[in-house]
Amino acid sequence: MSKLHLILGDQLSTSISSLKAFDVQKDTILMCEVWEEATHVKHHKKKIAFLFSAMRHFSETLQKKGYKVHYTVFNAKHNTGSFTGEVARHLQTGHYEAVVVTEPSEYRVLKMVQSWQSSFKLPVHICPDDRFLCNHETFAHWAQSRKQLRMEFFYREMRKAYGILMCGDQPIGGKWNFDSENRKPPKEGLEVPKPMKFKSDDITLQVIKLVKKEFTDHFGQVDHFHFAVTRQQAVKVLKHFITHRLPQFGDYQDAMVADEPWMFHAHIGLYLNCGLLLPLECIEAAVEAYQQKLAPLNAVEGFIRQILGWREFVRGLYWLKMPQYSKENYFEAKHRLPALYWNAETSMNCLHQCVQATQEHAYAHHIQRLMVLGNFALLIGVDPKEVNNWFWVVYADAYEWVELPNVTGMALFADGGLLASKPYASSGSYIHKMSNYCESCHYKVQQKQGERACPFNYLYWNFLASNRKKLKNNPRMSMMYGTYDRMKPEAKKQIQQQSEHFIKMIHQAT
Ligand code: DLZ
Ligand code: SF4
Repeated sequence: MSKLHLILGDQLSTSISSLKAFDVQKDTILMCEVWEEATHVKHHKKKIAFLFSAMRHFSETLQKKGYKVHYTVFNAKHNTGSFTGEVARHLQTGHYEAVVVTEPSEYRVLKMVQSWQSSFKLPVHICPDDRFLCNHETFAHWAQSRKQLRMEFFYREMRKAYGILMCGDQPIGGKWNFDSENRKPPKEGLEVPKPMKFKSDDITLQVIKLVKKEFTDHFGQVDHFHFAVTRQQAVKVLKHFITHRLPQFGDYQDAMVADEPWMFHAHIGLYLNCGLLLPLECIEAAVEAYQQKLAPLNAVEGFIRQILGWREFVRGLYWLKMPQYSKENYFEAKHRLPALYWNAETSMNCLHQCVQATQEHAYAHHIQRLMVLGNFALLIGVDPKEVNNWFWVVYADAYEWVELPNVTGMALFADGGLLASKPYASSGSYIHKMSNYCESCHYKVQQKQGERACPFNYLYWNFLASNRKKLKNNPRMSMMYGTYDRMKPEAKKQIQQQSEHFIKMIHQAT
C-alpha cells in the first residue's frame, strides 16, 4: 500500500514536511493546476503564470530526484478543476492507504482538506508547516493575555529565540529597531540597481500562452515576464539583493519614485511565500552581509524584522483569529472599490503610478501599498472585503494569510486596533515627503481646499471627523484631534463638503 502526497502551489520546497516520510519505492506525489485556486479570487495574470511555471519546474525537480509525480496541467482533459476533485480522481487510480499533505496556508483550504478523511474514507495526515519559524502553539501562548498584539514585542522574542543579531541577551547595536534611520526621502538622481531578470524557458512560454488564452478577464499584464521560477533562480535573486540592494535598503525603505517600481527592496516575497526560498536562509544571508561589513545594521535589522518579525507575526495572527478576522469592519465602511484600482485611470499621480506598476509587475512595495493604495481606500471608506480581495488578487506574493492581516489590521484598522496602535491614515504631505509623485500631479499637495487641492488633504480630516467616536480615546490620535478642533467652523464645513462631493464623484465613476 502506498501514500498519496499532495503538494500545493505554495509548498514548493523539497524540505516540505509532507515529504519527510516519503517512500520513493511506493509513494506518489500529486500536484495540480486547478480552476478553483486560480479563480477563487481572480489572480493577476502574471501571478498565475509565475505559480504554474514554478509548480511545473518543481515537479521536474522532484522527478529528477527519482520521485513519482502525477502532475495535472490546467487544460488536461480530465482535470476536475479542484483539489478535492483531483485527489478523488487519483485515489481511484491506485491502492492508497492514506493522503499526506502539509497544512495548507489558507483557512478555506485547510477546512477542505480536513473534510477528506470522512469523504474519502481513508486517513488524511496533515503535517505542520515547519518552514515558518513560529508555530501556532508558540504564537498562541505569546498572544494569550495580551489585549493588543504588537509586532515589536513578538519580534524581540523571536530574535532571542533564534539568536539573531544578538550579543548575549542584548540586541547588537544596543537597539532592537533602527527604523528611525530608515525614513530617508529619495534624493535627486538616486541610482537604483536594475532588478535581476530571467529569460523565459519553454515551460514558462507555454504557461504564458495558457494564461493569455484562459484568463483573459483577469487583472494585469503577463508580458515582459522575468520572475525566477526555480529555486536556483530564486537564490540568485536573494544573492543579488544582498550584494546590490541591501546596503541601501534601510535608508530608502519608505521612498517612492515615479516609474521606479523596484527601489532597494528585495522582491523575494513571492519566492518566500511559495516555498522557493526559506525564511531562515534569507535571514542568515543578511546576517552574514552584516558580519562581513557589506551592509549596515539599520538595513540588515530592517530586512530581518520583515521576515523574522512581521511575516511570522501576521501568520500567527491569521491563524489565531480566523475565520472571524475576514469579517472585521471596525469603521463600518461600505463603499465599493473605485474603478481606478483596476484601470489606473485617475489624475491623482500617486495612485496612478502605484496601480500602473501593480498592473505591470504584480508588485508594488510596502509603502506604496500601505500609504498610497491602502490609505486612500481607508479615507474614502471602502468595504474591507473589497480592499482585501483587491490586494489578494493583484500581488504575486499575496496569499490570504499574509494579505488579510496587512490589509484589515494594518492598512484599514478594520480590526479596531488589535494589530496596529493607530490607523495609518495620512494627508498628502507624507506622500509628498517620501516621493516625487506630487511634482507631476494634476493636484497641488500644498493646497488644502479648492478644486486643485490634493484630495488626501481634505479626506484625511474628514476621515478623522467622521470616525471621532471610534478614535477619540486613542492617545495616539489626540494631537490630530487637537489640531482639528482649532480649525475654524467654515474650514471644517468645507472639508466635509468637499470630501462628500469627492467620495460621491469617485463612486459614481465606478
Ligand atoms: C494561488 C494558486 C493558484 C493561482 N493556482 C494554484 C493551483 O492551480 N494549484 C495549486 O496547487 N495551488 C495554486 N495556488 C496556490 C493555492 O491557492 C494555495 O496553495 C492554497 O490556497 C494554500 O492553502
Ligand atoms: Fe497624490 Fe496629492 Fe501628491 Fe497628487 S498631490 S501625487 S494626489 S499626494
